[in-house]
Amino acid sequence: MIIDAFPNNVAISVDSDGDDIADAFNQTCDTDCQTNSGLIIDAFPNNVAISVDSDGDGIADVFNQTCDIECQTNSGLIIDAFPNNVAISVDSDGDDIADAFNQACDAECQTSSGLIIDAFPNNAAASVDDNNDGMPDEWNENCDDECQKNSNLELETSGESNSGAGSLPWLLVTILSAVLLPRRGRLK
Ligand SMILES: [Ca+2]
Ligand SMILES: [Ca+2]
Ligand SMILES: [Ca+2]
Ligand SMILES: [Ca+2]
Repeated sequence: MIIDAFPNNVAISVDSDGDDIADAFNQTCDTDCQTNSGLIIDAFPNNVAISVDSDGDGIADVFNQTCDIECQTNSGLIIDAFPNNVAISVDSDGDDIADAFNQACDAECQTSSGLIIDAFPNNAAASVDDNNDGMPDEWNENCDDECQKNSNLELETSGESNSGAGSLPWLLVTILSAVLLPRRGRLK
């Protein structure tokens, strides 16, 4: 015999972790009953800290309201930075580009997601570095002048144009010397 955790609610009865979110609807509660109840079901029925996982990737949307800071810390859990995207969940620098794909997201899932992964997961100033040289290809859209200055990063394009401008005169000097020097020798 089980004890009804919700004795005044005909839709639900079992709450294994005691966070007031039920494990499941009662078998006698059909689709109409479920909809009319307005209740959610515990996506983590054995974890008192969390209950909701909208995208079903195993990372919770939020901590339960009953889970205070201490409970949150003790849980050792992270919260889904992308609660409606099954491919990604973590964004350490909060620039909306994920640190990595979820482990459960295979190559096909990664491709179909159409997402890029943050090349600078701990720097909100930039996210793209196609050739992995540590210099960002572009600034993040919301990174203004001050943000760029404080990033300690240098854009790849600015580096390239600098070295190009610097090397062009040297190239001309080299070519001119090669053409002119032998002639001068001949004239003597
Ligand atoms: Ca529960
Ligand atoms: Ca999730
Ligand atoms: Ca997610
Ligand atoms: Ca990021």
